[in-house]
Amino acid sequence: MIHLYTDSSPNGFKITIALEELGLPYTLHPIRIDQGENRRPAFLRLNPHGRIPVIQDDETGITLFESAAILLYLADKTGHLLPAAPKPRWQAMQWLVFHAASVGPILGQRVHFELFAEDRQPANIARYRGLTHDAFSTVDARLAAHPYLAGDDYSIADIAHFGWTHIARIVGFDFSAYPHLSAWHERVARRPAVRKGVTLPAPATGA
Ligand SMILES: N[C@@H](CCC(=O)N[C@@H](CS)C(=O)NCC(=O)O)C(=O)O
Repeated sequence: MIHLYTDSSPNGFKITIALEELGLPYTLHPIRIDQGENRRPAFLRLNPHGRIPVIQDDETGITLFESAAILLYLADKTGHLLPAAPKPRWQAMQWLVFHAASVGPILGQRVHFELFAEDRQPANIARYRGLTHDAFSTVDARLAAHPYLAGDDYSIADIAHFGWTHIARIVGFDFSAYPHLSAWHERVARRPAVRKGVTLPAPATGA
């Protein structure tokens, strides 16, 4: 059995989507970030960085944090969601790393500076809007030539990007300058596993 420690959030959705796509049985352990549960000693023993998502696999005894590492683990475990042929396989790896190193952190910082920072500094907002434009333009150009990031096949690279584009859409970031990214987003959003994955775990009600 796989145990997934997660919250209703972009990096967490990557793993609920992947597990739903793969049909792997898993136990969901909700971690309430707004309650500081990710900073408690029991959770820090799973991820010393205090961030979700984390998985524990009873079958292998492996515990992993960092969403890209978890996606690679699940693809490796099942032989799915990562093309076997070298060219698309390395394209998937490249776009997965591009997401983990660029797109995800840029969108995370943009959400912070644009929506949550106490002093909405125009210079910070402009910087992260510019970085988002560079990243989205790059992905848009790739998706102009291929239906999915790895090429013809949907892969963990798409799941990683979707976790964040889902939130970017919800908070109202404008995608209109990126028609291929928009079309890809709608295509991925229609997948049953994606529709279910973004509902898990149920968001806190605030009650
Ligand atoms: N690079 C990490 C980022 C993980 C991350 O920042 N997760 C957020 C939720 S989306 C979190 O746990 N935030 C809690 C905090 O910053 O205290 C990954 O891809 O897993």
